[in-house]
Amino acid sequence: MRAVLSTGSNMEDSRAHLAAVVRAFEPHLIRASSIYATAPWGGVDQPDFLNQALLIDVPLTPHELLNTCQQLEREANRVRDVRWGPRTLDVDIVHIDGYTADDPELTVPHPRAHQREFVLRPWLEIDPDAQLNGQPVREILHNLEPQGVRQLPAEASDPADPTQSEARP
Ligand code: A4P
Ligand code: MG
Repeated sequence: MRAVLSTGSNMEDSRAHLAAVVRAFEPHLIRASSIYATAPWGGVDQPDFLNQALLIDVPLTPHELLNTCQQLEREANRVRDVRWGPRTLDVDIVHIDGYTADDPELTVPHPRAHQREFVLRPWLEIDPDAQLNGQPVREILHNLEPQGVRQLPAEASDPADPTQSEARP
């Protein structure tokens, strides 16, 4: 089953929280997007997020995948507190090839994906032909007002990483 996940974090070491998800899905990972720094969406005053999209092909049912995502959130000590508020790790299922659901535990495609540049921009990067509810993601993005989403350079050029200092030969 091919699926697109959206990961987000704005607490603690956000890069490490996102990297843990990439690692967990490594054997089934087709592509991971760049990491994006994104202004908070939803009206809660909180730090910027880091967001990423993953394209995976997993031998799981949709509900098993949801359980795996929630297990990863628990491993990041995610506390459910303010809706749309700060979190160590959010792992949402954005899209599953050939599958839709609208039940209490799982809604696919993700019901707010079409409004969110922080979901659509990374998704488009890893799948330029992506479609959401029959519409090209490229087109949905084109019609959204900018929401403060910025693609970050690959980790190798992270100035906060001392192992990457220019003192190297
Ligand atoms: N659920 C239903 N469908 C899905 C799905 N497709 N993927 C259910 C994942 N979960 C799904 O989610 C609540 C319930 O949704 C779960 O029990 C699951 O069964 P949650 O993660 O417990 O709660 P939440 O994430 O706080 O609520 P919600 O409404 O899902 O939050 P969002 O929509 O994920 O928003 N701004 C930026 N820039 N970047 C962000 O990443 N994230 C949020 C959270 C707000 N603002 C943000 C960001
Ligand atoms: Mg969520």
